[in-house]
Amino acid sequence: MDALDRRDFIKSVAGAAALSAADFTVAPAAETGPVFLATWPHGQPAVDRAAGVFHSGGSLLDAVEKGINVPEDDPQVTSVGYGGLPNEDGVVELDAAIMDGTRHRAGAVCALHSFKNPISVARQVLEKTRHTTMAGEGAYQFALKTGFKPFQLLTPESLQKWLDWKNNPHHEVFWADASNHDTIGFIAADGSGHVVSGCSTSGLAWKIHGRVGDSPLIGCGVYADDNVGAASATGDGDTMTNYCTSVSIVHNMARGASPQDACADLLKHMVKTDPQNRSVFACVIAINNRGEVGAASMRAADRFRYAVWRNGRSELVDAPVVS
Ligand code: SD4
Repeated sequence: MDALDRRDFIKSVAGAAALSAADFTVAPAAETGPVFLATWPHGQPAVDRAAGVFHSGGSLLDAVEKGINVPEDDPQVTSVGYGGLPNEDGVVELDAAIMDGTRHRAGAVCALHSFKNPISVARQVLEKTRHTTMAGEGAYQFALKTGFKPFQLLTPESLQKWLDWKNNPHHEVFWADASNHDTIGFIAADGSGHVVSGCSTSGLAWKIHGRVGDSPLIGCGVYADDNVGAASATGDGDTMTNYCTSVSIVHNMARGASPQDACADLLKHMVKTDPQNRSVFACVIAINNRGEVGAASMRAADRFRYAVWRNGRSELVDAPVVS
């Protein structure tokens, strides 16, 4: 750590220590109307569905869950739910989490096979249990018990892609093609100070059986606190997990950063701790409890775009690149 870095670090630790519970808030503004944000172009139909659910009287949690169901149900989206690319054994293993900023409670499932809507199973973990995270066979049994119907998640196309990978003697292991990995991260504010964060993914294609990424980990793929705001992440979960991206962004906003600065600062911090992270696939989105939003991407090549719904319409926005 050089002198400047050490000074910055001491300053930020001192700043964090000086935060009292009363400081740990972003004062909500007067009613601003709901705002929905989701990663990647497939986030646009998701935010549109979420807005419809919310305006028909659904809760913010309902809106986020039903919004995320859209890419989960779409076999053309090969990184989420049905049609998601499988692990190295040819099994689709899904990760998802949802967090309620009011109760500060979350539900998550990891490495869940045979169900196409892991975000809905995660919601049941949140609503029906005192647990937060269910994994593997336990998550499978839980989904059965709570009424979900098993489903063949491989499509003819995803099976063929797996066979092509498997039969290629020089196939890459654990990471095939970054363009295949477009998790849906979803954050929402209701315009009255309530926020929710959700995330759903099939994770890295050809991953080792049992591998869990950042998406279902509370504080990594999702974080929501009505006192401040919410965040979500998409990218190389094996690296991003080590930075607890979503909670770091929310805590940065609690210290006064705008959602945009909080996102950029997190990615800059990743590079500061390890310059090799400059080439990591890492993209983040954030919203505060006033409905102000931010997003950032580490690499220009990823062309990270996110969908925003506000004031009755959605649009796709290019996120700034930080490195
Ligand atoms: C993972 N973070 O499993 C996920 C993948 C992802 O856009 O977000 N891709 O590592």
